[in-house]
Amino acid sequence: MRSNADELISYLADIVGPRWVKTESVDLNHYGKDWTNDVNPNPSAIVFPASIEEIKLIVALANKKKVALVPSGGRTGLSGGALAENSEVVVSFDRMNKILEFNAEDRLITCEPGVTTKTLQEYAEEKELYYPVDFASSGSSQLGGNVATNAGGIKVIRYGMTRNWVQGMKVVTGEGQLLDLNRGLVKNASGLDFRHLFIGSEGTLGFIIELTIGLSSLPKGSTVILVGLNNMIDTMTVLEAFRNKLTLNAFEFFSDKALAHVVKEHALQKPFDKICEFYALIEFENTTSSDLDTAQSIFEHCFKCGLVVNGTISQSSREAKKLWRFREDITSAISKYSPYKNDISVRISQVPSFLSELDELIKRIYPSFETLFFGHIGDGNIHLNIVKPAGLTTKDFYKECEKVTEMVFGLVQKFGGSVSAEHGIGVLKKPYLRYSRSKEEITYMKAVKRIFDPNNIMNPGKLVDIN
Ligand code: 2HG
Ligand code: ZN
Repeated sequence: MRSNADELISYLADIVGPRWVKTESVDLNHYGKDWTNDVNPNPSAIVFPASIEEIKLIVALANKKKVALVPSGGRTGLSGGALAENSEVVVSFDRMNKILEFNAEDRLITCEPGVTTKTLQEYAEEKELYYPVDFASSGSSQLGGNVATNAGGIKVIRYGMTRNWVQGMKVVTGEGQLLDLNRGLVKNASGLDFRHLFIGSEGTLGFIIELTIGLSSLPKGSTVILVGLNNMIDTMTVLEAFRNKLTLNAFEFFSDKALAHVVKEHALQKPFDKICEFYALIEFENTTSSDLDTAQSIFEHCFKCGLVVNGTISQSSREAKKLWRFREDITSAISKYSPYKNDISVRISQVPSFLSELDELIKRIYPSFETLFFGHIGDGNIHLNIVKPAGLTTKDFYKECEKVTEMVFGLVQKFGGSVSAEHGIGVLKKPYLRYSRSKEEITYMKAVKRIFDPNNIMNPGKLVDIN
């Protein structure tokens, strides 16, 4: 007699073909997790559909057999949104990676969800247009995953989050219904826009199976300035000075401790001889020929006021890329230390007082752990990473960190901020959702999940629990 698991695998193989169902432990381990640290992947199978029809059949099968499905994109998430630890079937979009249509008049690309961010960006550029959502993981992150987490990244200050660029979306709900949402319309005031429920739903409502993405005009060239600061709080005064006179694409910051890891890992030279405690990386678009002079005079003004203590400006795109590395390579440089991650945000105006209270709290509660500050401070998003000391196991280290998470999130709540600015809730931040969403909001979230996914087959255990 065949076991239930064998039966399920044979049904899946009937849908996608035996080649496209994988059950070897190397595949289960690879596809059963994302970039989240310290997890135990344990899916029952990985399935690789190639069409909407196949997805519909998989969803119908899962409802019939009450099997949990985990949608899987580039798996670059950091909150465990793509984890499969409980014998789920992982549904990978690796084969659904085609650009389907480009419309120059509408400035829209329609594509399958497995297209990577970089492929979309490069395709847009070939058409002399621009897809502005960008992050260090653009080479492997997939559009479906970006939309499911409403990914942010380094250009949010100028272009907003992924949500702003989703003009249309086809989904198969957990119940198995195919919905064609918004269809690329610019204006559409015909009632509830379900597109926005699926954006950021982390695969808990259904599968995103096709996307229509808006594009922007190609920006003119850009210039990067890296400045050194003596304290975190001044960063926002510097932001204001630059933002008032220039078109900023990005305004990032990082501490010297974070920089030290990048410099060591990649054997780079530090940007300045003198150590500064913090750095701000500013990218602005060269909209007029006087922008460079303007940037120079703002820098001089900030220097005279003692806001910045050092600075360098890129003279070429190669130099700009070099400066970006100091910021973009932080996550990969520290990954071997299994850092405990926080991805928090407050309103821009609240950043200075929030940071000063956070800094004080961290000094008090993490006396012996190395804490790294960095992030997209121009949009109010701070990535606070705590580095694991060599002597502790990851488990014990995370336990220690979790003890103080409540205090950090208590502060986030006091400032009306978010416990997840751009990484999503997944499994990691689920216990803390209540610090940024009210009881009533969470109840409505659960109710919405029940409507779209009555059998709870879609990514159960992520974002909210409905059982
Ligand atoms: C970044 O901004 C990513 O580099 C990762 O969102 C942040 O590693 C992190 O905490
Ligand atoms: Zn980030």
